Amino acid sequence: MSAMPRRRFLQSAAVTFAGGAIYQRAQGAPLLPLAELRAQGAVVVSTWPFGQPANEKALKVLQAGGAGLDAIEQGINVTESDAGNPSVGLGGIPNADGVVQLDACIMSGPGHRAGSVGALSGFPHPISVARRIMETTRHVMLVGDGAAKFATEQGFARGPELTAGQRDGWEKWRREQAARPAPAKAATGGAAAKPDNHDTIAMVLLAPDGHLYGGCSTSGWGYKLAGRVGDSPILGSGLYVDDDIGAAGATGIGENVMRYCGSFLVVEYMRQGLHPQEACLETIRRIAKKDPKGFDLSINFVALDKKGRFGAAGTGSGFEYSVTCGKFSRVLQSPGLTSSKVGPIGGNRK
Ligand code: SD4
Repeated sequence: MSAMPRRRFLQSAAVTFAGGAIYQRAQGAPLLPLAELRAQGAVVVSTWPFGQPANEKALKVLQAGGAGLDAIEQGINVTESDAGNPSVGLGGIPNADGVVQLDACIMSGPGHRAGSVGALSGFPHPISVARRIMETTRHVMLVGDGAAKFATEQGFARGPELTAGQRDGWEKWRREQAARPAPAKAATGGAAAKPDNHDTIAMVLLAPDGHLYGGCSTSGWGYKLAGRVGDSPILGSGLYVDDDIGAAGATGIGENVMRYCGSFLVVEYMRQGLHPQEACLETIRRIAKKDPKGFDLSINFVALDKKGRFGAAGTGSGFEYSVTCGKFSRVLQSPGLTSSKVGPIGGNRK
């Protein structure tokens, strides 16, 4: 804890408590109890600090009478439009061929509807394309050229080409690849897993209508192989919403989430009675128990249940996530799990 700023520590300590208590303890100041927060109408939870402005936009949309799906779409559009974000939208790190390929999905609790798009190039708002797939086709997922054709036919505007900065970064990466010894040159794809080359916005929300909604959008793993699709557009992996129970989303190395249907698992643990935070922790424990890499996975989850309780957890030192509800809009630190900090298997069922 020595290097951890006091503010961060308070937030980190606070999130080890159950949902309602989080509000009371975060920042060390009394905040609103859960019932009052819910009375304010909506709870929005998303991954990373860049989720905060997206949450705030989502809340505004709801406060103006917008639907849950409008809030998800327009909230995530904020992150997708941020040209300085290297991991969401067309400002993202390109793939190994120098092309930015985007993944996204959206899910509606009511009707259990979903839309998804994988490896989409040229369009700035994959979450909007995913929603259009959900609302206007009989399919759930479109990928690659077919997805781009659909977006064109639907009148979505194309986005900007690669910037000089993106191209320079890609060319530098290519030079580094070329300089690597022969065995390392196999077509593995992807830069080394660093925290700055793969982030996603996964957003889940409980709307004033009492229903749950979610969305997820990313440019994926920087310098991934062309055509690689990660967990983010895969329902049950990067995102899952069950309107009876709760919603969950993921960020991190998609390959380590999608082999376990991570978000589905979080929701299933909530169904068994775990608090959302405990459900995230338990999902990571379960994955790490089976995976040859143990806890060395770079995976993180956010979760929200039907009562408006929320939580998050990640491997390693955890990650920062954003929570917005009424006047409360904060970035919180999730707990993290390592092989020496596993915690109880089985969780505390209520
Ligand atoms: C992916 N899960 O494409 C995404 C990237 C991410 O934090 O979330 N990184 O694997």
